[in-house]
Amino acid sequence: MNMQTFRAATMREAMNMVKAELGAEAVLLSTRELGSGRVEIVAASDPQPKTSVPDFSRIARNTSPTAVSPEILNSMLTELQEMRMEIKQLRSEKSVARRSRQDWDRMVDELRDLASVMGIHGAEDAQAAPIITRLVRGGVEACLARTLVEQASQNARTASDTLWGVKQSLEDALSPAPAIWDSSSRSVAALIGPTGVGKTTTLAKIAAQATFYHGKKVALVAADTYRIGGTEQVKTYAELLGIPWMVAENRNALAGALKRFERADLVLVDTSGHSPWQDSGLAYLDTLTSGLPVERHLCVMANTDGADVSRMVERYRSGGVKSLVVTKTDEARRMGSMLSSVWGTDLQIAHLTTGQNVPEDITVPNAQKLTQAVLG
Ligand SMILES: Nc1nc2c(ncn2[C@@H]2O[C@H](COP(=O)(O)OP(=O)(O)OP(=O)(O)O)[C@@H](O)[C@H]2O)c(=O)[nH]1
Ligand SMILES: [Mg+2]
Repeated sequence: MNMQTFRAATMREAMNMVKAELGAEAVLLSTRELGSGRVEIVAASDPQPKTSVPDFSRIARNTSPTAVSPEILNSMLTELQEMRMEIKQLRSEKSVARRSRQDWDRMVDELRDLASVMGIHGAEDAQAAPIITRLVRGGVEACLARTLVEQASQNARTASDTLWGVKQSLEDALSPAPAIWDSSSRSVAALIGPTGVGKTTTLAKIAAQATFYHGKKVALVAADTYRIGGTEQVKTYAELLGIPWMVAENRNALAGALKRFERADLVLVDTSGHSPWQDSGLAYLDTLTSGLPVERHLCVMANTDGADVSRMVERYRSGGVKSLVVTKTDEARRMGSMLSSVWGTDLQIAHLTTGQNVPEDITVPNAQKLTQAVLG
């Protein structure tokens, strides 16, 4: 038997010395604390090591003078526990670091993609990028945001000059059309647009505002004979407001209604909603109003995607549109699509609707406030 004594500052260190000198099969004969914080292990190795697995439980139970003392055993166990905790901690730190690194890399890739879509490259765009980002966050289409900023930065020396230029463009584009109830001469206004955008509710709001707050003689025409209950809706509002109304199921009936209401200051025509992407819906409007002095006001919802609203307006414009009404602004989180609805056209927004209440939830737009809403 090869017996040796090992002394070290910690039990782990002493055990490492035993393992290095006598191998993993070494038997601990005794351990003790030497004072001044050092420990001593007496260990031996068999020249012909046993192949059986050592019985550690026997060591723990052994109470003979050469066995590991309970204090040392406790300190070893504590140390072991601490090492386990350290390893666990290191493992979790490593995985968090790996994960956040991956997240970071993905984010950088996404930003790079976004930047290339928007055509932002290099340091020369450092001034433009934050303004473009603000506009995009406000719901403005990326390409439109970029165009606005490019135009504004042409004569700008600083970022705040560019921002000022962008604000001016927004305020110009978002300047309002005359309110439908404000016309000084007699007018016939048809509210048109896709299904469910709020045409009939808006018609009732305008009728009430014109009657009660602007002293106009108003009449309603229910031309939505397509939807079940379409004409009843108009009848109900007319009766509530105490104003005349008629049903017009086609162009000739509409002509008759306009004749009958020729002394009204404002005739409001409720039309049925159709998909803007189907030609049949647009053809219905053309047929209904053909040759009649009817001004069309297009209703679009504020929470429609900017690119969609812009195409939608384009489709309806082919048949003639006098102004826009942006509905359900209370349901929109961002106002950027309003800009898309008028940008590149000579159209302006006449009204915003802000809720379901008739007649109060309708306003005329304020260009500064809308600009602020778009820029956030
Ligand atoms: N939140 C909100 N809801 C509105 C607003 N305007 C109308 N609505 C609601 O939208 C729904 C549809 O309104 P309508 O006025 O019937 O819409 P429409 O365009 O006439 O619908 P169709 O005739 O079926 O094409 C109703 O529940 C209205 O109360 C608005 O400004 N805000
Ligand atoms: Mg309707």
